[in-house]
Amino acid sequence: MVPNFPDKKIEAAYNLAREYYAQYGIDTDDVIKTISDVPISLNCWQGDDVTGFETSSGGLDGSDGIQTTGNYPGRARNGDELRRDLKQAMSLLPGVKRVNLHAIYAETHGKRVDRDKLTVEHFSDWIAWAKTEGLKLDFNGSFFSHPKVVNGLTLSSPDKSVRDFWIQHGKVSREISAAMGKALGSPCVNDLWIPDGMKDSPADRWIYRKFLKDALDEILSEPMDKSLTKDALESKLFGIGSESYVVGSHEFYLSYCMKNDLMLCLDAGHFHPTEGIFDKLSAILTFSDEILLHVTRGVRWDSDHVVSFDDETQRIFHEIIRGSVLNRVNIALDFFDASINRVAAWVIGTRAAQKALLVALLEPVSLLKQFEMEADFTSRLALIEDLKSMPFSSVYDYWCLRSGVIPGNGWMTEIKKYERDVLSRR
Ligand code: RNT
Ligand code: ZN
Repeated sequence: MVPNFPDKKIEAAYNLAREYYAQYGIDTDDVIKTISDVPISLNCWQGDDVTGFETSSGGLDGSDGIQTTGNYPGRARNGDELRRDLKQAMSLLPGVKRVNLHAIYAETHGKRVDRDKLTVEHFSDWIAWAKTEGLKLDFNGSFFSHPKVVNGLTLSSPDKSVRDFWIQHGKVSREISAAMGKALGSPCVNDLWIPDGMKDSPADRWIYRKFLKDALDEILSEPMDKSLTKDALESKLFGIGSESYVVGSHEFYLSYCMKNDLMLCLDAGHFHPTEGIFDKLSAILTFSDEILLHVTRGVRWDSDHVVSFDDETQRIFHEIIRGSVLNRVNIALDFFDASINRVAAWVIGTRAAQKALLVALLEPVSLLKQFEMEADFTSRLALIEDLKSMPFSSVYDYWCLRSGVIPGNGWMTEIKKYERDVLSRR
């Protein structure tokens, strides 16, 4: 049984919460207006365990630095199922949603089209759907789960034919992304992540980075209209099978992005387990216009657990709001948990991110900064601690109510229904 609090009580709780926050000069109505316009890009790959629709490859085999675990029933097996699942998840979420696609979600209708030959035509069903649903799309080249990942390498392979294949894939991905941006009237973020690395210590750490630099130069040589697509490069510390060395490390891409005026992607799971990405925002955005975030939850390693409303996520959103950079941060989710209901995973992860954003928006930032300027660190800490238990959930619930989605945990009733009627029949 999931409790469903009556609407009237949610309104009453909100009115009280509004008064609490007003004490600190925070207008909760304004906050709801702000959060209602913040897009969050939902990762389509949570719906099918990063399998995609290619007939020849299909699925992670653990050799490409990422891995899904679990076999919960009901995985989406084609575009229609995945879109239906996404729509179900989004119906339980307030706010503006985008959908983040990967190249492996191309729909070639039985024809084998390799990744170097993909065009926007192969995403026409996605674009038509996005138009109908009023959604915007983001994109990613897929540099994994493919026979041309040779010895764990793609763009940094010593084999020129392997590099050339993936360079071509990188180029077509940019074109597809720009075409999506054009079709939907919103710049499509095109993220590039490659798994390239080594299980054991390389004798030559240099050569692969040189290959990668040259490959990126080629992929990015064509100037693109930034109102259609925005390139992002995603770094990583280590992965399965690349424990000792990752070619596209943080320092590598940070340097590359700064030199070439590109956007870096910070994935919360791609650093040392005790290293948070929150502290990097003020450093990077002092020099860069925009940043892409992969909001995720690493548990001991880059495990891509569903985002939780935890300290790490909260710190990220506090930094964004305290730094007034909400319009310079592209928020995307990146998790894939196959051990729980996949539709619920989207709802849980997105709601967790939204709650962290909401708490950050409800903070009297200028008061905290004033205490700090006065070197009154006691008042700063006292207020930070008090704010943690302020009634933000009453604001979140009210936002849900106003957006026509189920507040609290009541949405799980819909998930159970969908599981019974749709997922369990697959
Ligand atoms: C992998 C990266 C990458 C992927 C997705 C599927 O470690 O985080 O973003 O998770 O592109
Ligand atoms: Zn990522």
